[in-house]
Amino acid sequence: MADYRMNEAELEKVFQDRIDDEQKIEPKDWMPDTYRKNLIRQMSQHAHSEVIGMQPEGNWITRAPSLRRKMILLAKVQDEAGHGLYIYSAAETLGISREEMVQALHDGKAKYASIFNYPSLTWADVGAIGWLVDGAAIVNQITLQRTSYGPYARAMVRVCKEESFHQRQGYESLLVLASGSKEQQQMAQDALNRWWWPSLMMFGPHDAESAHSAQSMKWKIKRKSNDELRQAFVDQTVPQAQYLGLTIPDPKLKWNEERGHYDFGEIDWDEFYRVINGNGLCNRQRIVHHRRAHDNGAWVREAVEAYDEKQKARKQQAA
Ligand code: BYC
Repeated sequence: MADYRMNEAELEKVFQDRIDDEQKIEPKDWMPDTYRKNLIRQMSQHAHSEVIGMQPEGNWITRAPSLRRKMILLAKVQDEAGHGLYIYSAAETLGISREEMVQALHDGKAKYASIFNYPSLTWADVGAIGWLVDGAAIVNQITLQRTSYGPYARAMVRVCKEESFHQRQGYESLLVLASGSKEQQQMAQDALNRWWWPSLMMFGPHDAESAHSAQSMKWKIKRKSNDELRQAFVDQTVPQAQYLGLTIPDPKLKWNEERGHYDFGEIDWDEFYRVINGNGLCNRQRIVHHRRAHDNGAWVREAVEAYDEKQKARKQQAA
């Protein structure tokens, strides 16, 4: 039999056919280098977002207004660390190490979600983050459960279950404030005023401006476009705000009968690009804090390695 090996173009065709046929791509399967790189980019940034995202809410753990709220918040913030770990592990199956990903974050080469560069100023912000930020994340992540890369899709299933609890606890916390005293209602409204627009920015630039969308949709890494997901988030969140008796800070927000969707105002894209390029209110603080936590944890990583070496040596001696 002739030794026939497929060339790059043939391999790519088989790869795309598998994607079109809704098969999952697994770590040991052949994949174009560009697919691998694009996934490493998105997944590492996603993992960084989960971990950096612990900071704004972590800021309130010691000041939670009751033991019950403190327990919920602690569990929620720990869940975010877990999400980071699942996604880092899934990204490692693509041939990049956790150290390399963290280094890229510290060097400013890898991004994380823009929203976490805004400060959490009051207790109401914790509720707003759960309701809006986790709410926006779910809309996006539900579609990522069907992303074409198997380990990423499977990680998302668990993430979405936990995220759904996060969204509900945030909404419930704001519901309590919104039904409370005048001052508490104002706190809830103020939090919505500050977190609304950054939440819409989480979905990324308009489709026409999105550098990676076309290719990511073809590879089914992304299943829905940035604008489609943003619209879905607005449509689901407006009635929730109405139920809370709060006003979304957008004078252009209006139900459009013909489209069957809410129309909404234009995002401040200058602000979006300023924040993703490192010049938001908390960018520097977030990375300084992450570096410090990472450095403080060096002894744990060293201890794990030393233990691992000891175990290996013992096994060798016993063999
Ligand atoms: N912030 O071509 P585009 C959570 C970047 S955390 C920063 O549309 P893509 C939570 C984009 O990376 C979960 N950067 O990109 C945790 C690209 O830059 P590079 C967060 C953004 O990838 C704690 C450039 O702009 N969820 O739930 O096709 C507490 C062009 O954009 C942003 C995820 O990470 C942004 N908002 O689409 C509470 C979801 N938007 O890489 C909650 C996973 C865009 O070329 N990620 N950029 O330098 C995704 O689904 C996609 O990456 C995006 C962007 C939809 C975000």
